Amino acid sequence: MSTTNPLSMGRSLDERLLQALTDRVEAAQTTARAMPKLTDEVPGMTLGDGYAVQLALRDRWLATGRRQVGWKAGLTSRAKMDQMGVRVPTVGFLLADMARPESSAVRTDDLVHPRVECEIGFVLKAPLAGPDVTREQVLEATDFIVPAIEVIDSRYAGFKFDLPSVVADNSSSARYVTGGQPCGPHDLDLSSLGVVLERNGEPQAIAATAAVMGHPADAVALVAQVLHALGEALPAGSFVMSGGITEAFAVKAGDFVCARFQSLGSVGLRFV
Ligand code: OOG
Ligand code: MG
Repeated sequence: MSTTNPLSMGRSLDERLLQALTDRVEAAQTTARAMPKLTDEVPGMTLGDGYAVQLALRDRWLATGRRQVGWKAGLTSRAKMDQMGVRVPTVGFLLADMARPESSAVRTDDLVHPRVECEIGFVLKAPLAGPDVTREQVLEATDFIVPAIEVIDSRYAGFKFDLPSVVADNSSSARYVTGGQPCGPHDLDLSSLGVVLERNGEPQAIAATAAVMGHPADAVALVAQVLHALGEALPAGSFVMSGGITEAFAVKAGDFVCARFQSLGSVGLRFV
């Protein structure tokens, strides 16, 4: 088990290599072509280097007019960590154009090898910033929570990566959809909501929200802490996803995916 601290941001890349690696991730995301892990070429890459590439990529997209709506946590459940073999939670940015309407059709031809996950999304009414944000502060700052499906798509061949590489690839972010019944953060016990993730009407995984760090708000607190270490913060209005509750499942054109949440309703997507 890795002992890497998710807040350790030591960096080793010079500016030229940072831009070259960012070029590579940008091209793989834009063309939906799988690439080798960045650490195959730069074995000494650190977690901080991965975040430097991720933020350079984010800044490039923003410069083209794309809009950031929030952040996500990744690898926050045992199921996800075991599936991917990476035992350190990560953060990724969410852009407005990654969102898809509920029940809409998601194209697969502009993705490499998409997978789906069910998550709890948080919408903030107050900012969250600082090195020691707590679960209670997250709940106080939350306007409402909403069920979500994230479509992840690693740009690495075989969906295989290590920690610095996946962070550089924006933690595999690709698409997301929210739906169901938004709910106040104090209206239910967020740690014990059951969820069933179905593909084509068949349950693929059954779990409860405690799978995410004991309580999904703890994953949002972790996002705030990682962002603090990066010199960033969560402004009011941010949308934050707390991480896959179960392992992720591969999808292909023709599939329909639905996540049914206790007390929060369901959210679905089709793939074409
Ligand atoms: C990394 C992204 C993980 C989650 O919710 O755990 C993630 C991956 O598994 O490709 O979004
Ligand atoms: Mg996710």
